[in-house]
Amino acid sequence: MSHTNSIAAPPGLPPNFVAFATGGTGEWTSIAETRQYTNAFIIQEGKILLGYKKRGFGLGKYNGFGGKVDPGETPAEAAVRELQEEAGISAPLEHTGTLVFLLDTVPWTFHIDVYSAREFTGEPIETDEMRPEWFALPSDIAGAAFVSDLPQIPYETMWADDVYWMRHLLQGIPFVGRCDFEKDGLEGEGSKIVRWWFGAPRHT
Ligand code: 8OG
Repeated sequence: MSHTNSIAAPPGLPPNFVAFATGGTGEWTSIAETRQYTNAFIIQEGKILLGYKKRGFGLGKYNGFGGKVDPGETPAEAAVRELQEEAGISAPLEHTGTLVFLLDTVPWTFHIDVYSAREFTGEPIETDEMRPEWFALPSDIAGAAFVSDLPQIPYETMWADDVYWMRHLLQGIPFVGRCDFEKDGLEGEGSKIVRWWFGAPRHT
């Protein structure tokens, strides 16, 4: 039995990480079938590229570019393909994080490999799925590279957990995390985060 307030990582995550943000109540939902997804972010001097999701799952939210890993594909290959398909660019993506999500409305567990790159080739273009937009990194992370004429990262229109791990991603610090979501109200499309655990590698 593992509880959200415990120091140990919840089921579905590797053990050698130390919590930096945990909360919520209740027991971790048990993991049945797991499906693999990717999520890729371009982070440059002072700015991050996000996409506004125009259709499907996560509609109306800003996120990195990604989707399902196809049969026969590695997550790294899927991440490169999805970035090309959704934003029209190529990048030397590096693995930066691992996220596990459970939604009470979806019977499988989402396992998301998060990638990032500092460079890319091509021009970000709007596709049927995503509209790419640049946002400013927070001034304390950007330092002298702070871009004052770009909007701030729009956490209010992103998945509710992103605020916990985004600063790790922006600084290139590896992270893992898990969140259990529950449907928010009877009619709404939304879901709320009911328990969460995020960790960074243990310093040796
Ligand atoms: O192919 P599709 O767009 O449905 O893939 C879902 C994408 O959404 C995939 O990139 C993984 C991502 N995703 C979730 N949950 C969360 C979340 O809580 N935060 C973020 N940033 N991305 C998420 O499925």
